[in-house]
Amino acid sequence: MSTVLGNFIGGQFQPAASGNTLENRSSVTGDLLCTIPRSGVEDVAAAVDAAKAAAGPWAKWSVAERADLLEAVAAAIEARTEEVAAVESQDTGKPHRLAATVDVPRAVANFRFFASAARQHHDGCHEMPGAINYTLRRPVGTVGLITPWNLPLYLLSWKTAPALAMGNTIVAKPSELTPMSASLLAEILHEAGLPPGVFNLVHGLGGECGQAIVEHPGIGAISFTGGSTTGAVVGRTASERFKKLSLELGGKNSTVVFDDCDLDKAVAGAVRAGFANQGQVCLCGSRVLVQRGIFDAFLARFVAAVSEMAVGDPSDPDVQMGALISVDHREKVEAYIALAQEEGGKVATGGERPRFGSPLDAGAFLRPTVITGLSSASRTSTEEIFGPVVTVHSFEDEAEALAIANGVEYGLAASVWTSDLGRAHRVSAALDVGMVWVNTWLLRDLRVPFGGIKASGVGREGGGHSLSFFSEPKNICIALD
Ligand code: NAD
Ligand code: 6OD
Repeated sequence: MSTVLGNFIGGQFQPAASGNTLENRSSVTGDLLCTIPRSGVEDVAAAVDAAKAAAGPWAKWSVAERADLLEAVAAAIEARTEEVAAVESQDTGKPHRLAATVDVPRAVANFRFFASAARQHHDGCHEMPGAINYTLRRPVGTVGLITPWNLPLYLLSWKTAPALAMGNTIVAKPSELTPMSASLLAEILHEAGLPPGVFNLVHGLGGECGQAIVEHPGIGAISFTGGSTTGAVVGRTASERFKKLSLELGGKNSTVVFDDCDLDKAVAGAVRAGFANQGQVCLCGSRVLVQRGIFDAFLARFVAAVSEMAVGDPSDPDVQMGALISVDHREKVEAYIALAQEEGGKVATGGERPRFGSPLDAGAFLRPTVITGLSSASRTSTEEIFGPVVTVHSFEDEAEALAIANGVEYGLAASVWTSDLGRAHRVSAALDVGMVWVNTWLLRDLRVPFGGIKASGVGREGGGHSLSFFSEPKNICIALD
């Protein structure tokens, strides 16, 4: 049964001012899941007005009171884990088990972490001859949070929690493809006692509702996660208006496997890095670089492991890969598989849609795909596909591995697999990325800087980086004489 979702403005769910709606369909069955408001400038303006009205009283809440509220939100999400995971799995096509063990616990952790980080946060005091400086932190004001479809609640909560912790009011826009958990979050925040107008949600299309958020003069900061092409538009629009800006964008990340690695761990790590969330994680290791001496052994084991991955009904606890976000997106991914073959690549496993002989055949499923034989400079090997497609390449030595890994326009993340400690340090330091994992992948400590360089973004999230982004430091210099 489908639902009608509303915008959440000033503590109330409501339709778009125009009355226009968009359909949100399941990528597993094609069924209508819900309709959402097709919001525009008028709805964003109403959300900003509500946020402005709530800003003064909200900024007066003490840090301890705000932190208590974030903890209550964490507990409420945790208590509703199964329900939230079901919504997230339905909306994205990802396995329910993944949503229940990764997406929802991470949303809980985001609220708990930033409650604690806000309590601990302090600023400096600088003495000088005849004067003393101290720094106050003030909220930016009303901030715009724009998020993608791959990790909807995980990423919205990653921005919402620090923005609230620092006393801001929010206008948020989730992806139009995955609106459902954002509406649940609005409900949970409200029930936990967040005053009306502090968190406002507007649903709609990026070019309409998202663009209106970035353009609105009442919004002082934009925190955006999404593709690099969209990020460039958002960046231009926001910087022309002198807004604070955080851009977390795309990636084409290398998994670099040296011949001294623990092969079992490297194969398992490369499979996880390549295909987690159907390969739809910005950090996915979509190009695997393997040192020549172990190339054949690695490839045989990697291809065998990938070809055994269970693809199917996201509600089945044994399924490792669900559906992609949409049939349109699957077509884009399939176009890259076709391109790979035109570029001289060979599909070592996958490349086709699974056949279930059931209504699931209407879903956006695709078998995990490994491609070999491509130049590391080919389009398939350098452009972000954002799906279950991994290319595998060989290299001779550290210098060649680095040249291939760094030879892309992106600079988000990499993983390095080696048992040589010196090599781990050397290679990590020389990779042109914001984050390196050694002998692991996507192991997260929420205090560390998260983000990329080059076309992967501007700025960092995480711990003090997020708290700084969502606040303005004000220095006060007092003459002592
Ligand atoms: P997208 O850029 O198409 O959309 C992201 C969000 O921006 C959506 O809410 C969309 O409606 C909105 N949007 C679109 N046009 C806009 C505009 N002109 N102004 C304001 N908002 C606009 O990205 P997507 O397809 O939803 O997500 C996939 C992409 O996100 C991939 O490239 C992936 O690598 C990237 N991503 C990056 C990170 C990271 O942390 N670096 C995390 C997740 C996803
Ligand atoms: O783990 C995180 O904090 C984070 N922002 C992950 C982003 C993943 C991209 O798809």
